Amino acid sequence: MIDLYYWPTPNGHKIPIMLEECGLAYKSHPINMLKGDQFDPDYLKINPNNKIPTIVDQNGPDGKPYAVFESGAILMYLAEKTGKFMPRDMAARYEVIQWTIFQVANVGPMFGQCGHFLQYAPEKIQYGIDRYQNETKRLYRVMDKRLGAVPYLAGEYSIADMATYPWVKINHFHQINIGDYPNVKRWREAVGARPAVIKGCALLEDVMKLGNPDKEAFDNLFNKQKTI
Ligand SMILES: N[C@@H](CCC(=O)N[C@@H](CS)C(=O)NCC(=O)O)C(=O)O
Repeated sequence: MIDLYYWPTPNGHKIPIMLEECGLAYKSHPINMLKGDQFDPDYLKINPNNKIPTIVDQNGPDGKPYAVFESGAILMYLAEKTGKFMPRDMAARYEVIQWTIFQVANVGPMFGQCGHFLQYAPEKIQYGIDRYQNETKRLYRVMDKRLGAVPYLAGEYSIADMATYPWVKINHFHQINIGDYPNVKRWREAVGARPAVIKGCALLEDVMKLGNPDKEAFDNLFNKQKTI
């Protein structure tokens, strides 16, 4: 059994997608980041970075419970545990690792800041909007070129696609016209049609609407850096 500590955001969706793809049994525990659950001292024991997602594998290495944080590490852990969606062949495996790290090191942070400056920043700061939206568009171009050459980011469908899809699914939030990136559009339709992806993205979907957080949620999301 895997315990999944989760809130339905793009970084959150990645893990239920993988759990569904692998057919692993899991129990989800909502971490309501709008209410500040990510700062709970018990949660910080399994995620010292006060973010979702986190898993605890009750049957981890040596049969003992094992906690994993950072979505890319969780995806790799589950891929290694199940032998699925990350090939054992070294060259093919490193294709998957490169495109997974491309997501966690580039797509997540840049799209995240783009959404922040476009949708959440209390003042409109044009420099920030341009800086992060230009980076977002550049990353769409990198993906579009890649997906013009191969069906999925690492060649075969893999954890790299599961990591990236939830961020591309919300293209409107970053004011990206998906039609400008036809290969990404084709890929997004193929990934988005998979039953495990539909099911993974639906977990707790109703509780998190992208839009204006109220003051308490805004403070919990963006103003608590100094508390840990
Ligand atoms: N690099 C981390 C990023 C996780 C992340 O940014 N999670 C956000 C939600 S999408 C979060 O938990 N935010 C709450 C906070 O920062 O307090 C990962 O990939 O797991």
